[in-house]
Amino acid sequence: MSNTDLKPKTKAKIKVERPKLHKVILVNDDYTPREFVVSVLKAEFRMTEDQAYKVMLTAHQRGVCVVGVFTKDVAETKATRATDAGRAKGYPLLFTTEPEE
Ligand code: TYC
Repeated sequence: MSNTDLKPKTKAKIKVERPKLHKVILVNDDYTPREFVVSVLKAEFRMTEDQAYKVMLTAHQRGVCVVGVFTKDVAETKATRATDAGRAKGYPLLFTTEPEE
């Protein structure tokens, strides 16, 4: 019997890395009004009043709060738009991003 039809000893392994998600983080400051922070969270992150209020309060009390987790592009766009919304009103409101571990 011919022995030319052996199965390959190695199998091509396709490695698909899941794109890393990035957190959007709300940073507290002493000047931006609470209601304005809540309105930005609702508009830019599609949160309900309750969700937005809780996130705002956590940042206010602890210094920072994770707003959500997105692909890198979406996280950066949302953080920039939300920060710009504050800047347009003269507030130092800041949203940053960081990759998830
Ligand atoms: N600390 C602000 C105030 O007392 C409210 C505030 C909360 C601002 C969260 C920013 O990320 C923030 N008016």
